[in-house]
Amino acid sequence: MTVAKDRLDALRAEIERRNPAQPEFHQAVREVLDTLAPVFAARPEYAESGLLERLLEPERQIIFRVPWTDDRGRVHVNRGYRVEFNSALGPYKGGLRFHPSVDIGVVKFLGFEQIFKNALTGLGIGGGKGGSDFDPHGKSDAEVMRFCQSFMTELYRHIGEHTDVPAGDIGVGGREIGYLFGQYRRITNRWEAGVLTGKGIGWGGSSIRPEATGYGSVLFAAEMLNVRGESLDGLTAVVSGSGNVALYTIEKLQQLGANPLTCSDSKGYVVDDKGIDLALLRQIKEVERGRVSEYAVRRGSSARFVPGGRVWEVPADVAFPSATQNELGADDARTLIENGVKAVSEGANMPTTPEAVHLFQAAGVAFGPGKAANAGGVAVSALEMAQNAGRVAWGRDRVEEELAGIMRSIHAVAHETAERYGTPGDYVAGANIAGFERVADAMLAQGII
Ligand code: NDP
Ligand code: 2IT
Repeated sequence: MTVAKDRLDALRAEIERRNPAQPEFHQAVREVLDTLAPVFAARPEYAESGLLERLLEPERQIIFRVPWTDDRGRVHVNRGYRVEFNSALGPYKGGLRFHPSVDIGVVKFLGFEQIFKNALTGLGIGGGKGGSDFDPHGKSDAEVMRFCQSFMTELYRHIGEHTDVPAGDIGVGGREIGYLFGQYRRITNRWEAGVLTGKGIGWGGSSIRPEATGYGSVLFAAEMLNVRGESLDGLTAVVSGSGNVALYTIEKLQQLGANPLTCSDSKGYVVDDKGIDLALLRQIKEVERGRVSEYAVRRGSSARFVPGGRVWEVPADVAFPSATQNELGADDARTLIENGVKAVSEGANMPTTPEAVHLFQAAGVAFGPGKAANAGGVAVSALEMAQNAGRVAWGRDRVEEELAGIMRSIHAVAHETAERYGTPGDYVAGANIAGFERVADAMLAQGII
């Protein structure tokens, strides 16, 4: 065990040296390597053929210029990224993020996590991620369209239904996927539905893909509570974010009898003592593309907006970080624990800092890591690919049933793997190890490439 741990520590140091100024990537790598020592002790073949060194180096990293013209005729230049991390299990699969904080380290952290998440779905998809430092906030539809067209004018040569299949992430939803798909179709002269997921219903999109990540994260929490003989019914919840993941987390919580009290954006949060009015929130976010502060203005006396605050200070039974990385730190974890939180399910990617994760686990809080808990989105993306390949469209009930089955099976494999390796209840270790074993076995079988 010690030999394995020493080797993993040395490897981590080497990764940090060779990839300077990529703190999010270092954090994601560290979290995985910290859980793998028992696997290396049990399966010595994993220490051979440079398996880990190969897994930690993306198969391909693409960086490109994205020039576009705003409505006043000024030219802007953004940077585009696609990191094709690992294709041992299937075509690269993962979202595109448009946010000013996007750089190569952020895309690599997301792509690295995606490898294990996608492996956990069991659906034959490799790991990749992309995006741009473009900020869609405050841009007109025409500006977003021109940006997407310019972005795709380079990206199209790297993607394809059997090669690499992007989808949405922060700042990329149905509108952007539409513009990206249109440009891909125009350039290639191909109706290749399976090249992107998150498309609209009616032109190749899957039923409940928009809902899938949030729904899945709530289903994962329900599974964790079920193991402890509890359910979501009657519980209060805090949810961060007010985008795609947060909205459908709130919807599924309400369907299962829980009461979500909060939502947030980068300016602050809303707490609503009566529980979030989802129709109002959707109108503000999905139709008007407004801010959550507007919700408090229109909702009346039960709701207030707390500028600059964090939802974690609102007492609740369960917590759903659904905005962005490192949004829930050690102090937030202490507050949640003091307020009696029972379960935390990560809708976002890496929203909880390592210190906060350790605090939750030490306090006996059920903690579902994003790789497992938010895998519902990419899982339904893979179902969208399957429908596209068969030129069929499944009904809502069928996709929802499949999603529920996939979330149950991801929970079961993470739970069972943690027990098998002597860390019962540790879903971080269970998810990392189970995802790793699937990718590692495929890589060993496919030779040194
Ligand atoms: P959206 O763009 O729809 O929403 C993002 C939300 O998070 C907004 O409310 C946004 O507020 C807030 N946010 C983003 N960046 C920051 C920041 N730096 N500080 C504070 N708030 C921030 O994105 P999604 O809902 O799709 O994604 C949310 C998270 O879920 C991300 O971590 C993403 O990687 C992850 N995820 C998404 C999946 C999907 O299918 N979409 C699948 C799996 C994971 P504001 O508008 O003020 O920026
Ligand atoms: O982080 C993620 O899993 C996503 N943004 C969804 C990726 C996808 O390909 O649907």
